[in-house]
Amino acid sequence: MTRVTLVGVPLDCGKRRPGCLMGPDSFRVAGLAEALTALGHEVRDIGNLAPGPAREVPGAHLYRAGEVAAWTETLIATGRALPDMPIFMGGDHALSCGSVAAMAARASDRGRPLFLLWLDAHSDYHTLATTESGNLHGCPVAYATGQPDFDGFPDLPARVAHENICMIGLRSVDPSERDRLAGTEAVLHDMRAIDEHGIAAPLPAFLDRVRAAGGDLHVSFDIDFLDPSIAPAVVTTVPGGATFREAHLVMEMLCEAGLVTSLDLVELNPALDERGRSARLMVNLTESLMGRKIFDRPTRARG
Ligand code: 5AB
Ligand code: MN
Ligand code: MN
Ligand code: MN
Repeated sequence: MTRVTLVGVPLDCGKRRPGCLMGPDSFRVAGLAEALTALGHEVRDIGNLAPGPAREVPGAHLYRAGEVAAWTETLIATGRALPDMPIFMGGDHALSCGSVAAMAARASDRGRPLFLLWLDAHSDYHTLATTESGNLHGCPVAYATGQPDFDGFPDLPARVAHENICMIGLRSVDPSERDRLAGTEAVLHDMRAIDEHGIAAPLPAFLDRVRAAGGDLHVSFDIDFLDPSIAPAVVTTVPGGATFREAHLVMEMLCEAGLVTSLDLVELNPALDERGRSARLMVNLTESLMGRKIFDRPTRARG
């Protein structure tokens, strides 16, 4: 049994096309709390957060960056103090500036490192200086790893080390992101690697490292990790994403490892959904992460 805290984050300012603000309620309507309760977990929904006043963030090319910075401040303050397993229901991916920074701060408060599993078509490794679109949902990994050029954003209480990051599902990475990521120790498993070696390939070694380090593990699930044919409720659709079974397998393996301490569900745009199927799929995948299985397999003990 896990104590789960659902945190609504109706942040919709990380890109120009609106809709993600309806994400938290869409997850609620799709029955996230009920599904996790049925699996034996204790679930508490603390409602939706609201940001403070916008901060001063310089940069004419940036879209609503002062609001993203304000959300980041709120998320760090609130998230850091959350007990148990928070699930951040987005909201667009700019919220992960705050959720990941908060979970890194919380881990460091507990004397642990934070590991980050990034499930996304994109690497989201732009800084305010490198982003060409000006959309801050493309920036959270750079912020959380402490890259320079985030003027006006809150100081990071703790940064995530590149060697503690594993990205799976990549298929749209901008040249400047690729160049800067290539020089780091982050594990990058793009769709080509998934085709060749299978989606599960990088997971056991990564999870072994989390276990050996006694780390917390945050999973950031951008719905565009999935192929748009099964999850159409996305603005930034990129063909060639994870299949239904590939995504479930990742979640099932994570469940078996028993190491996940927090989760983002982001970028769902309910206005683009088809009869709620994308939201339902995200709920089903969360159920796989939290223990729904076809047959019992032994759980690997922590420690
Ligand atoms: B998402 C792009 N790299 O910076 C940019 O959906 C896309 O949170 C960012 O992964 C996609 O605008 C952000 C072209
Ligand atoms: Mn993303
Ligand atoms: Mn993405
Ligand atoms: Mn997106």
